[in-house]
Amino acid sequence: MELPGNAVPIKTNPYSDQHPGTSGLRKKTRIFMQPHYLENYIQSIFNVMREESKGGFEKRTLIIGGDGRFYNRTAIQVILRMAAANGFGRLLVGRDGYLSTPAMAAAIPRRSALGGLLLTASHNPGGIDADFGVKYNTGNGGPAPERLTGRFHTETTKLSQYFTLQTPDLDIGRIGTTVLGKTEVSVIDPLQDYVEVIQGIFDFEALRRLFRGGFRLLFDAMHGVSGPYAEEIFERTLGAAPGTVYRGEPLEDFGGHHPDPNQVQAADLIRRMGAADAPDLGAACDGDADRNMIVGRGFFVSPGDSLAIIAQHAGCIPRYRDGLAGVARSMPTSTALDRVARKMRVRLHETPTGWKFFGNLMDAGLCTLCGEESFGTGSDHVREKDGLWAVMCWLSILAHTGKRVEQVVKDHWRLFGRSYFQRRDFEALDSAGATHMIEILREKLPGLAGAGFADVRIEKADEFSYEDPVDGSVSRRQGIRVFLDDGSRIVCRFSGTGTSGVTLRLYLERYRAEGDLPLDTLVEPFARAASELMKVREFCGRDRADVVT
Ligand code: G16
Repeated sequence: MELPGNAVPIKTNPYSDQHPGTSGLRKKTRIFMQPHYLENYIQSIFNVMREESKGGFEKRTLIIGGDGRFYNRTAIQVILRMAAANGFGRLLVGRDGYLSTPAMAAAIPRRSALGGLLLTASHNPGGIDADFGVKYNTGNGGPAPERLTGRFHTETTKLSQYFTLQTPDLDIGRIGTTVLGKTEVSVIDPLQDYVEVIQGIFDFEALRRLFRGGFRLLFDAMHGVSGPYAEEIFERTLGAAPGTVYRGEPLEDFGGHHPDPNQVQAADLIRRMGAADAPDLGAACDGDADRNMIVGRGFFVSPGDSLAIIAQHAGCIPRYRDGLAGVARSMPTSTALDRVARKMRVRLHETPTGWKFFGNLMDAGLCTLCGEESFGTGSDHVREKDGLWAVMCWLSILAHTGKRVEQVVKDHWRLFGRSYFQRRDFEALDSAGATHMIEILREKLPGLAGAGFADVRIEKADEFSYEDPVDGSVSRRQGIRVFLDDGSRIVCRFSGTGTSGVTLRLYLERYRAEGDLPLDTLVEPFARAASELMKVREFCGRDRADVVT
């Protein structure tokens, strides 16, 4: 391996916990701040990618950016020096270190980069006592597949040195190009690639007309990185009123909140949208701008319904006018999308949780739209979920139909019936107890068919395995499913994005042809029956979920 003459090797010892989860390596910030911790992980990625990319890094571009959380700036300087020492030809870094996750996904293929390093823990809180994360995205713009993340981890277990330069910090606050060792470093406008991609999808003239007609949007950026993008697109380009975007300034600690767009963490938006003179559409994005929540006046849209409704109305968006190649959802996501896919005669794919699984389908031309229950929706315009894209879809649907949000959703239920869906999270569980609970449940699965469950019977129970139709790779143990004889479904799995203990997610879905039944009354008996079946109290000492969305 040839490195630039000024590269300094630094001796290091492996850490045993650098195992990437659902979406890169996420840990407490102080763990990342340990000596050589970040450096070890970055060098492991570089070692694997050097082998993968064969010809070395001299002619290669790497993009670096993040959601602006605490430790981003320090990490970016560390990575710039290490990338230069590892011989990259060109480095592109978002101004002030900012790049939203979808903007990174847009920039990588447009700039023919080898890949990108994203510094984010997404919707997790930020700060020295909160969370930090590093994610590597490949040349298609999407998260590295499990084949690669597994190799990153193996590499971390045997690492003995990393390479850096002894140079001062670079000024990344101004757009321009400079040289670091032999590497060209350009500070780029973090908005440009993304805004251009979005302009190629939607009918901007129709949306300008919508706002000229007095339409009101309220967008909560939750002090994450979506603020600057939202101000550019909604206020400056589409003509939405100043103040449409609130909490728009990215902050290192997101103002002390979890930047997670759901009814619990974005309760302020829900409250504002409940007012008598509330705007027509409310929306929020998470820290790195890939998740979204959609709210009408006094009306919450569940992520599974939002995905199904976007698919149903895709024809009103120029990019999707000629039809959909296919649609996809993660396994725990509600089956509302399945019903739309059947009606539209479009193939539906069911994947494990994690956006990386959609990327393969899209690269192979098998899927146009996809989404997850965890407030993520997206399309093949980039290989990440995209919060602002989802808001643009809803603006397009409202402009095209002339209906209110509530009306669009209720009309959807009338046509397709409704999946009453709820997710209950039991956070920071003791790992041994929770793992034992799942082991016992796993043993019970084959014998569950026919057993009673609340007021219905279990039809079958299994553990979800996925064989990727494109590369044949198999992902096992992706969640336990209990199918009930009234068409309902219970799913449970461990989160792959938590940073303390184990988070158990319990997904409850009940189908009814009518759309106006009370959600809680329908799902509560299922939640109780699921807790009894799993023995959550016995194994984990918990009666109640910490977060219900
Ligand atoms: C990540 C993944 C998503 C996944 C979510 C929750 O989102 O990209 O595909 O649905 O985590 O995963 P889990 O249930 O394993 O915690 P993000 O927005 O955190 O990057």
